[in-house]
Amino acid sequence: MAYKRQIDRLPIIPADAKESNVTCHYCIVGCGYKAYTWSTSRQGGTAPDQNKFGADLSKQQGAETVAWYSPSMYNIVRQNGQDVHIVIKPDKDCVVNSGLGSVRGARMAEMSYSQQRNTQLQRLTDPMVWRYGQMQPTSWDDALDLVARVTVAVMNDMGEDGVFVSAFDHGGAGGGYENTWGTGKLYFGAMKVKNIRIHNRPAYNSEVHATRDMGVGELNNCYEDAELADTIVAVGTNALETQTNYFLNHWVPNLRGTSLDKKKAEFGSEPVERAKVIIVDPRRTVTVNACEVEAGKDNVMHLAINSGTDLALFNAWTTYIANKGWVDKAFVDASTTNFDQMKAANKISLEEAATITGLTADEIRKSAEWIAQPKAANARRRTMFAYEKGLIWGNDNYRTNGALVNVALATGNIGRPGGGCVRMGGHQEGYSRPSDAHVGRPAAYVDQLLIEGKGGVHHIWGCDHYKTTLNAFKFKQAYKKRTDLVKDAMMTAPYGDRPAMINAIVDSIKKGGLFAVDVDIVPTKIGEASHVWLPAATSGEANLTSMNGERRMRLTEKYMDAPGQAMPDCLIAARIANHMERVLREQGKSDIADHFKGFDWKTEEDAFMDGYHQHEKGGEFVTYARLRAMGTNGFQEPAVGLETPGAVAGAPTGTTTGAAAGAERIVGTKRLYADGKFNSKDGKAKFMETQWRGLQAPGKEAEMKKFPFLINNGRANVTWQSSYLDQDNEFVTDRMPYPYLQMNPQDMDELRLKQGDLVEVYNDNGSTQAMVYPTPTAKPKQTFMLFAQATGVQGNVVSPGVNELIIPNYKQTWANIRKLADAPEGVKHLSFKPLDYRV
Ligand SMILES: Nc1nc2c(c(=O)[nH]1)N[C@H]1C(S)=C(S)[C@@H](COP(=O)(O)OP(=O)(O)OC[C@H]3O[C@@H](n4cnc5c(=O)[nH]c(N)nc54)[C@H](O)[C@@H]3O)O[C@H]1N2
Ligand SMILES: Nc1nc2c(c(=O)[nH]1)N[C@H]1C(S)=C(S)[C@@H](COP(=O)(O)OP(=O)(O)OC[C@H]3O[C@@H](n4cnc5c(=O)[nH]c(N)nc54)[C@H](O)[C@@H]3O)O[C@H]1N2
Ligand code: SF4
Ligand SMILES: [Mo]
Repeated sequence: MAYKRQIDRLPIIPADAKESNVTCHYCIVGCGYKAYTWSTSRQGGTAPDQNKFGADLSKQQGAETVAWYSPSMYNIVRQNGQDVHIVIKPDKDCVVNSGLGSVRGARMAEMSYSQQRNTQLQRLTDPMVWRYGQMQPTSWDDALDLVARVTVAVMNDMGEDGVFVSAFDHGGAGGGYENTWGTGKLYFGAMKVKNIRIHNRPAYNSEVHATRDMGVGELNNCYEDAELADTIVAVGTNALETQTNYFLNHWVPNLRGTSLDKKKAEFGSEPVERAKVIIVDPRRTVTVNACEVEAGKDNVMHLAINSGTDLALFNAWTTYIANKGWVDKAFVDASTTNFDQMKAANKISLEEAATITGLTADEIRKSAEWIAQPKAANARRRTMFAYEKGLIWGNDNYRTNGALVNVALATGNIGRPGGGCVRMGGHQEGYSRPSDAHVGRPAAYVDQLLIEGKGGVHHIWGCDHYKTTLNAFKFKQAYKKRTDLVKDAMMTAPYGDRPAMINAIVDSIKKGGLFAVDVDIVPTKIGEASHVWLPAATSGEANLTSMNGERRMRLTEKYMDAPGQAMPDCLIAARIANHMERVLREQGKSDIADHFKGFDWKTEEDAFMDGYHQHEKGGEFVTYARLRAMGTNGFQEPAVGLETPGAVAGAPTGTTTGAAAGAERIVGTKRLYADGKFNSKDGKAKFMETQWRGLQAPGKEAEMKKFPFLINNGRANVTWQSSYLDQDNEFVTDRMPYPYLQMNPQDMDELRLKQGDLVEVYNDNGSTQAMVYPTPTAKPKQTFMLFAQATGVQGNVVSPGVNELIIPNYKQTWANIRKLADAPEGVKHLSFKPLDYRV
């Protein structure tokens, strides 16, 4: 019997099982999967013609056989109202993952809603409203009428600036082109909402303004570049745990030296070698350890900088590389501006940078050599720069991002094979919205406005600020007070007396109350404060498009029914618009009501055709039918045309050779800026002046001086995000009943802590709790806490300090630690062995 899976054998997938394309809905990597579904009344057999793999399953299968799937990849779900078996397994033919799963993606099936097998029964099945002192189920029409009436009343009173919105902006679950367009058309088309924030940051802005302002879009290379690079520079990304199969399927071959043939084929006579890796991270992550195992210690440099000092390191690299004459002069002259000004402004010596970063001058020099010292025969090194949240949510986001792009541009590494300066990414991407120009720059700091009592209604789409925002402790205190005012008022009027109910709500909003509408797939923590919950269908329960970290766009086909009355987010947005139009007309405001026209979509495909197809670059080539035909490999955005299989190589796109109409394939773009032209008026990339200015966000420097422990924070392999599905999954809650706090054993001794003890983490921003995980590789006084858990919120101790463009600084947080209790019952079974990578 598989451990805690209540099953000891899996049904065989029959040869005629239905096959659907699936892109994993968790991380940016977007691994390709296939969902196989068939009626529960039958099973396949062991004979080759009786199973989907055409394999003789009566014989022992070899290691890594495609015919294998695990209990976590299996479930029973509903499809068109019927019970079906489902297997969701990695697709070997997908170039992203080549058949690899991960501890998250390989659980997609068991994380599906199943009444038959009791999985994810926490899912929302009906709209819920605050009635008689608790949340109660109701119909869509009833819930949406309430939402529309309150929202219109707030608009009448405060204008659109009283409507506050929190919204996803990405792809994968809780996102996708359909849904960003649906919400975007509502708030930026029908309305011009400016008090809006994105799910993971307290304003409506880019995580990476700097690279964009320099003319360099942040997803400019392809995953193959990690196989082709001479050196990979990884900044604040723990790729083994957070972009797992990108690391395993595209970095590891280069680390092992098994992509040398690929390099030779691509680069001809240029000398090639296995990759060197530079990892910039204050913490020794399992990614560092995995790189050492795969590439050998001599080929890996871990630069364990002082938290928040990346900028000084990057400026030192640029200075040293320029002084050595290793700049790609031809590229800089032809394709960039502002090099000399940048070089003068950012000048810093190895020694100065060593003092700031805590590295040695020698480490900085040697890493600069790995980045830019020419190879044999004076060939330029091919260096790929990759960064994620250690930089993005780190000190001085804008300048630090700019400083890294400076290094990549100076060494001519953008737009060429084996190069790139890219985000590693979080979720997949899937942004398609009308212009947000009216939001302005810097955008409104929405959390602060909410704390200050501003706004009357708050629409929340697929995010849970109670677990995931900064300054979360203060946010929750203010938010609870304001939403409680409305809840109490709602208890004074009978729910069925709509005018009295609206009056009660509006009166309480005038007294500082806030009406909250939470669109989600499960009950959330912020939902505990909300007055309406709207149940969303998620990936696999609706058709959904998105692109991954190399701009690879795919369609995940609907393979199962959504729970109960749940609807895709784009259709929820459309129905809100319909109800607002109706209420506005009823009130005689037909001019405003007219803004809410154009939401007559019946399906998510309607939203896709209205949004992406019409508005995105190359969108005219992209349809569901074509995406479906292109399977789990899709194409890389932007689309530039169509081709027909059999068309002559080199023929202009769109050329056909008489093959069947409808068999066209979308032609994409492998790398951006391959022609040396960037995203700016003059087509040139602009170097940025990025002087070091210490810990930049207000209050951070003082916090560092006042509190002894760095509370570095982020992710762990086994859990996904705020644990919204994991919290209802034994496999995960067994291993992570409380967020871990990785701590050096010496620090534990000083505080008399044992493994698994519960501790309080506290500072002037708030307090939270975690479970101590002894970590011998952790530096003294530098802890790492798992973020955003249902049983302990790291954001409670993160200060409100942001940069000049309202980008949060989650990573640089300092606090105190004290023991609360011995390891509780739910922790006693845990192993606290090192999480090291072994092969
Ligand atoms: N301290 C600290 N805080 C951080 C960070 C950090 O590193 N440290 N990182 C930040 C980052 S990068 C991120 S991405 C955020 C994450 O912050 P959030 O976006 O708030 O958290 P998630 O868990 O990704 O998802 C939020 C909600 O989306 C819901 N959801 C899932 N699928 C769907 C769907 O199809 N439709 C709808 N409507 N809802 C859906 C889930 O149930 C969940 O409640 O946290 C940020 N906060
Ligand atoms: N398993 C898993 N994978 C995920 C997610 C998940 O929840 N679980 N979430 C996804 C999402 S939305 C995102 S945004 C990504 C995030 O992906 P990552 O950015 O890789 O993840 P994090 O753990 O947030 O942070 C990465 C590293 O930043 C380091 N760091 C902290 N401070 C500094 C600093 O000052 N300088 C530098 N250079 N590094 C620093 C931390 O030690 C940490 O190892 O992961 C995605 N993938
Ligand atoms: S690496 Fe990311 S996309 Fe791939 S299976 Fe794992 S969670 Fe899904
Ligand atoms: Mo993220």
